[in-house]
Amino acid sequence: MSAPTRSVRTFCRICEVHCGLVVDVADTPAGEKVVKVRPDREHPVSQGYCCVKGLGLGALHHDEDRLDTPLKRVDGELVPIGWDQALTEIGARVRGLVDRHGARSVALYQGNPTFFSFAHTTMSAAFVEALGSPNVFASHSVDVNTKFHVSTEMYGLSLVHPVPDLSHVEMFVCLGTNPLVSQMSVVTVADAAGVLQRIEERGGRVVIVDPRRTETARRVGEHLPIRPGTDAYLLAAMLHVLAHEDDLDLAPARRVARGANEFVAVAAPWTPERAEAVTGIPAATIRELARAYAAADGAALYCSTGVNMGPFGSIAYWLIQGLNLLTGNLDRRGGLLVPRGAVDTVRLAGLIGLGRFDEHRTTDGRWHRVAGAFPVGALAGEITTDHPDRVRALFVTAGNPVHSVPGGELRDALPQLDLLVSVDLYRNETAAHADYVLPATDMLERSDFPASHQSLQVVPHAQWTPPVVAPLGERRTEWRIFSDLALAAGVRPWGTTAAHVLPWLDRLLARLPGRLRGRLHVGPDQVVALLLRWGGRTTLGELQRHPEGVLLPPTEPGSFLGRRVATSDGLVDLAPADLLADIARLEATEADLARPGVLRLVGRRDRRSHNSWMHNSSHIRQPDGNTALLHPDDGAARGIDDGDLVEVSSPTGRIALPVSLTTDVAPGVVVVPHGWGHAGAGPRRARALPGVNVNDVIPGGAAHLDPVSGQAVMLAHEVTVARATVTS
Ligand SMILES: Nc1nc2c(c(=O)[nH]1)N[C@H]1C(S)=C(S)[C@@H](COP(=O)(O)OP(=O)(O)OC[C@H]3O[C@@H](n4cnc5c(=O)[nH]c(N)nc54)[C@H](O)[C@@H]3O)O[C@H]1N2
Ligand SMILES: Nc1nc2c(c(=O)[nH]1)N[C@H]1C(S)=C(S)[C@@H](COP(=O)(O)OP(=O)(O)OC[C@H]3O[C@@H](n4cnc5c(=O)[nH]c(N)nc54)[C@H](O)[C@@H]3O)O[C@H]1N2
Ligand code: SF4
Ligand SMILES: [Mo]
Repeated sequence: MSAPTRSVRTFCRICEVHCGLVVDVADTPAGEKVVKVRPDREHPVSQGYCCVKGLGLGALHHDEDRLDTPLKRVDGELVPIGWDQALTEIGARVRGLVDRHGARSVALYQGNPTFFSFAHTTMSAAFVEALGSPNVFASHSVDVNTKFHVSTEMYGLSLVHPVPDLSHVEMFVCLGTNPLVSQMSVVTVADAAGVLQRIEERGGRVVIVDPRRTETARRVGEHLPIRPGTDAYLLAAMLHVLAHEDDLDLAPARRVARGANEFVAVAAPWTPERAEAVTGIPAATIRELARAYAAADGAALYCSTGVNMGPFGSIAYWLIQGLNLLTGNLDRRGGLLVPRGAVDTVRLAGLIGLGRFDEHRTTDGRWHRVAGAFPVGALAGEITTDHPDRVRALFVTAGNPVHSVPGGELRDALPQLDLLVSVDLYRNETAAHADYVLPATDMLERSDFPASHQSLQVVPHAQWTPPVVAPLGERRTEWRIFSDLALAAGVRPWGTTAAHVLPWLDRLLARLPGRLRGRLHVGPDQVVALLLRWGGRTTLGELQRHPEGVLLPPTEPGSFLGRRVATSDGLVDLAPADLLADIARLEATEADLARPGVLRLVGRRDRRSHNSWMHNSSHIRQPDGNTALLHPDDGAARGIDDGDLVEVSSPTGRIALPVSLTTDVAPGVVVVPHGWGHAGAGPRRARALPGVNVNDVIPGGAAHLDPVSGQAVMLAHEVTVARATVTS
C-alpha cells in the first residue's frame, strides 16, 4: 500500500449525520490513491463518530465496478460511448420529444443521494424546469412525503420541521425509528443511540414505540410494542386523555395557532380503551404515557419512517405536531426547536417560491407536488396513460426506483418510454432498462455544502468540503451533466423558478474571454458563497479556513412561534381541511387493523447498507442477503422452524428467503429488510449476494398512496408466510 502524501478533511454525505472524515491520499505516478478514510476526532459535531459506510468511501471511489464512461444501449447491450456523443444524442431526443409532445413528456426522478448534494439537487431540477416540465418525482414520496405535506399545511413550508432538543429533553417518545442503525431522519445528530442513552443517564426517559424490540430498544429506553400501522390511534388516544379526560389549557396555543378546537375534537371518540383494541397497547399504559409526556419539563414526540410509511403517516405527523404544540413543547428548550442553519433554508425557500404547494397536478388531476415533486407511486400511471401529456422520457438520478418503489407497476411501465437515462455510480436495477447510463462522481470527487440539511440541527454546523481527489475515468458531477444536458436540448432561458437560469448563465459566461471567464464562472461553490453571504452567519472563506466546519449559535427557544411561521397569517394551522376529512379513515380501518391471526409486513435497516446500495463494497463485510424475522408462536402455528426457507406472499407477489424466529418481534408481525436482491448485469459482488426484493410483495401504484400526501404506503400490509417448497 502506498504511503499517504496528504490528508484532507471532508464529511460523509450518505446519511443525515454528515460525519466528519479525514481522507489520507497518496499521490502516485499512477494517479491519486485513497489510502485510508478515518473518522475526524476534532470534528465539532461527530467528534470521531462514524460508521463502516463512511469508512468505505475509499473503496467506493476505487471500486472497479463503478461506472467510468457513458454507456448507450446498442442491440440490447450497454456499450461505452464518449460524452459528446451521449450529450448530443440525448439532447436531440429530448428536444424532439418536447417539440412533438410538449415539455411534460420529460420527467425526472431524484433518488435519495440527490438531496445530500446541493449542486445535484439544484441542477437536476433546473434541467427539467428549464424545459418547462413540472414532472419532478423524488424518493421523498417513498420516505417522508407525509412530513413535507403536513409541514406545508401547518407551518407554510415543506422544510419547516421542529427537531427534538435531545441535549435537554426530559422525556423523548419516538415512534417508528431505529436510531442505533439509521441515525434517524429529518434531524441531524451524531451517534443517535448514544444521545438517547445520555437522556437516561441524566434521569430522563426514552420510550421506543416499535413492533420489534430493535437494536436501539435493546440498548436504551422502554420498549412499547405496537401493532403495525396503528400509531395514529395511539396518538389520538393520547390527545383524548389530555384534552377530554384532563383539562389541557388551550389558551396558550390559541395565541400562536388557529383551529385548536377542531384539532382537539378529532380525538373525542378515541378513548384509550378503544385504541387498546387496535394498537395492542394497554389503556392504562396509554394514559400513563400521555400524562407523563404532558407533565415532563421538556418532552418531545417524534416519528420516522416506521410511521411515515404506514397507512396513516400524515395523520400521525399532524397529531404529533399538535400534541407537541398544545403541551407547550414546541419552540421550547428540551422540547422541539426550529433551527435556522447557516443559510436560512426556510426563508430562502419562501423567497424563491420553493416548498409551498403549487398549481401543478398529475395528468389525471389527482396528485399535487409535495416539496416540489409528484409522488413516484403515480409515475407508472403517468407513463402508461392515454393522456397527450404522458411521460415519454425519464431521467433517473441517484435513484433506483425499479427496486426501491413498491410493486411492479413502474418496472412494467418502463418499456413504454421513448428514452430512459440513468445517472449513477453503478449500473443498478433501473439502469438495466436504460437507453443511456451516465457516470457520476462520488462524494470524494466533488465539493459540497449540505444546504438541504441546514435546518435540522439544534446547534447548526456549517461545513464545506473541497473535492478530495480528482474524478476517475470519465465521471462527471451532476451539476455539469444536467447543465450540459439542458444546453444540448437547446433550452431557452425562462422557466418556473430562479434555479433554471444557472445553466444558461454558465453558458453566457463561458463565451467571455479566458481571463474573465475564470473569474466569473458560476459553479456550485459560487452559488454557495452567495447564499452564505446572504445568510449572514458565515462565509465560504471562513469555511475554507476551518475545514472541520464552524458551529453557529444554538437555536433560541421562542424563535419560531409568532415569528417565523411561514403561513399567510403567521399562525400555525392546527386544522387543515384535508386532514380533518382524512381522520374518518381511522374509524373505517379500525376493525381490519385489529383483526386477529393476521401477519403484517414491516421493514428493517442494516448498519452496513444504505437502501439498495453499498452491497458492492469490498470494504464492508456483507450480510448474507436478507432474512425474515417472525415470532416463534407464529412460526409454530405454520410449522416453520428457525432457519427454514419461507415464502412471503401477498396479492402483489411472492418472495422466498430464510427465516429467523425471535421474540424480539411482536406476534402478528413479519420483518423483511428492503434493498436486497440484485439480479441482472449490476455490480459483481452485489449480484453474487443472495437476497430478495421485498418490494415485490408490497402493493404499489397510485392505489396505495396516502390519500393526503401521496406517500407510498409500504408498511403493515397483510401477507401470508409459509414454509417454502423448494423445487429445484
Ligand atoms: N420496502 C421498502 N422500500 C423502501 C424503503 C423501505 O424502508 N422499505 N425505504 C425507502 C427510502 S426511506 C428511501 S430514501 C428510498 C431510496 O430509494 P432510491 O433513492 O430510489 O434508491 P437507493 O436504493 O437509495 O439508490 C440510490 C442510488 O444512487 C446511487 N448513488 C449514490 N451516490 C450517488 C451520487 O452521488 N450520484 C449519483 N448520481 N448516484 C449516486 C447509488 O449507486 C444507487 O444506485 O427507498 C425507499 N424504499
Ligand atoms: N444503516 C443505514 N442507515 C440508514 C439507512 C439505511 O438504509 N441503512 N437509510 C437512511 C434513510 S434513507 C432513512 S429515510 C432513514 C430512516 O431511518 P428510520 O426511520 O429510523 O428507519 P428504520 O431504521 O427502518 O426504522 C423504522 C422502524 O419502524 C418500525 N416500524 C415498522 N412499522 C411500524 C409501525 O407501524 N409503527 C411503529 N411505531 N414502528 C414501526 C420498524 O420496526 C423499524 O424499527 O435511515 C437512514 N439511515
Ligand atoms: S453513513 Fe455512517 S459515516 Fe456516513 S454520515 Fe452516516 S453515520 Fe456517518
Ligand atoms: Mo429515506
